[in-house]
Amino acid sequence: MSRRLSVSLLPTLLPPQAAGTALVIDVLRATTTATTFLEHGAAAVMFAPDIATAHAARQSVGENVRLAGERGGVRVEGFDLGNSPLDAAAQDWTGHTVVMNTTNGTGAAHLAARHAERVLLACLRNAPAAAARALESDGDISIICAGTDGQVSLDDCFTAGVLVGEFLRLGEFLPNDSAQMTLALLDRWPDPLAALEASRHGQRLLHLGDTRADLADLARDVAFCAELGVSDCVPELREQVAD
Ligand code: 3SL
Ligand code: MG
Repeated sequence: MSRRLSVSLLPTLLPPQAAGTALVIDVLRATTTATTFLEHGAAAVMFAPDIATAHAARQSVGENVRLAGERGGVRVEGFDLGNSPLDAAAQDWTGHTVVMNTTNGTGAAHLAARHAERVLLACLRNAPAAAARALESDGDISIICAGTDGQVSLDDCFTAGVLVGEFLRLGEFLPNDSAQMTLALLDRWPDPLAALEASRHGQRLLHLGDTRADLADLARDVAFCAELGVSDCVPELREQVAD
């Protein structure tokens, strides 16, 4: 019997049936950044539910903790890092735990954990690997787009379409209407970078810098997030920890 393949365009639009495996997407930039920290040696990435909990984790988790996250795309005051995947790629994090809290992505992962037995973090960089990993378990599959500030966002929906394409290529699934809609985005934007650049959040990031250097960094961040299938690292959420 075919398994259900559901896309939720927002975390508030989860299907009524619980899923075996959920894949959470915040391609710009939280799930890309978390994946990159782990790829560069981090022992674990904790998704704190809020900023205060992230600060508290610095004491409770112990040494070698780094806080990372943003509000409005800008590093949270008192955090060590913002939400840039290129900053995550800039050094080896072996021996470090990274505690993240972001505007949309970390909350979406917390909601997903109540909806599915297993939660994976997906982005364009790990999309084929994430689909293959999800297929290691039985049950229905739910793809959850974090969205941007409560709005459906093209960047996440495009990434969902890539995952839907992978699942339909690899197995027998009954896609819901949102899954079919996101698949159609791949025809409209054959180039992932063009899709991210066309999105409202992509545009916001591309214009967020105060200086020419900041703008160049943000453009590189968006380009990094658009690289498709370059990573085999698929973070799996265990309570608040992805590893
Ligand atoms: O949670 C989020 O949506 C963030 O990833 C937003 S930002 O790209 O850092 O602005
Ligand atoms: Mg986002």
